[in-house]
Amino acid sequence: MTPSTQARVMWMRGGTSKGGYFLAQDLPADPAARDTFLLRIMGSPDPRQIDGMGGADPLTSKVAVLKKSDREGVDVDYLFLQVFVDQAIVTDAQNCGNILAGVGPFAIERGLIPASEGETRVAIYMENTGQIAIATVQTPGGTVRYDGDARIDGVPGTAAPIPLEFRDTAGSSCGALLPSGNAFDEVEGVRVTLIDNGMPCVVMKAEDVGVTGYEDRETLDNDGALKARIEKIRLAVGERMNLGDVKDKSVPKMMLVAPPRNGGAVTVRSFIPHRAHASIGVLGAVSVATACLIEGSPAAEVAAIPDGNRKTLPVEHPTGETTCVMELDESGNVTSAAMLRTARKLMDGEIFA
Ligand code: NQM
Repeated sequence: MTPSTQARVMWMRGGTSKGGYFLAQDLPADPAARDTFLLRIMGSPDPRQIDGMGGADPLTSKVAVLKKSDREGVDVDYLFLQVFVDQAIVTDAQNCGNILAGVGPFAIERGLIPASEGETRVAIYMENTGQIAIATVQTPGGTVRYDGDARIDGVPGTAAPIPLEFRDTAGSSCGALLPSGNAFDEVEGVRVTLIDNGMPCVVMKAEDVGVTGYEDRETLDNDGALKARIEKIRLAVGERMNLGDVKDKSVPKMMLVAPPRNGGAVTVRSFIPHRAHASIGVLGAVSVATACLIEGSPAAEVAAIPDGNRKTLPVEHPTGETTCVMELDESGNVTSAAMLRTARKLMDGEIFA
């Protein structure tokens, strides 16, 4: 077998995303050769990805690369790669909390870590941002269980719960929670919060860019004028967010917020960054929820926030809601965030480039 033309892979749904899960040892070690291989297996660049496994959507053109970790207290190292759909780009410049949901099950299935009886706690080092997440996987009888009663919006049916917990995600890619040091900045005439609590995001009120924030994905994706306007803002803030030139990057994500309509904390429509998200990213939701807690931010003006140092914040999105449970310290700073996800094994085999 030549690893550059064929590799062992498991295809999985992780949260509301889907992609290929590989052991690092099964992919070419050279990053350029690895990326060429991944573009080929996804069928990129091509808007339909007809010659590959990608689903013609950034949410289904994703890759997880795992290895056993040498770090103390950590079980596995997880590298996330976004394979662009219609450009020949593979980027490690962002994390992915949805694909993360499949990392624990995959690590157990491949024998990187032993399963415990009942449930297995997996400590995951997220290589993209150098931070740790804890996933709890159902393992009755020492094998991964995928079926169960947990339901997440954006995925039909139910599955076994996989709670994810994040600590110390502030400044994951931008070096600081608020890289500009401000609760808001004015960019291209719009008040925006530049924030990174696990995902670099630009958070603004939907009404400030001429929409309601309650549109569906298709309506937003067909709004060329809106997309051009927010892309102008995105390109203008890259340096200020310590991300450099973001033209060919999948960050920052653009988040349009509005008051909640279904009893949640806030409503969000996100662009990731050029297509509207069908729901919302995991760390994207954590970053927006954090923006809602920052006094003087545009998000705080529209959000409904409960009292207390442990806050349950349902973030409403086009296909339901994603609930973040945030722990705050005495000064009101977010110290951890937790979220429920599910995952499903779809196939296990060899993929050909
Ligand atoms: O924010 C999409 C997704 C994501 C990322 C994106 C994610 C996260 O829904 O942690 O999960 O923002 O590109 O998978």
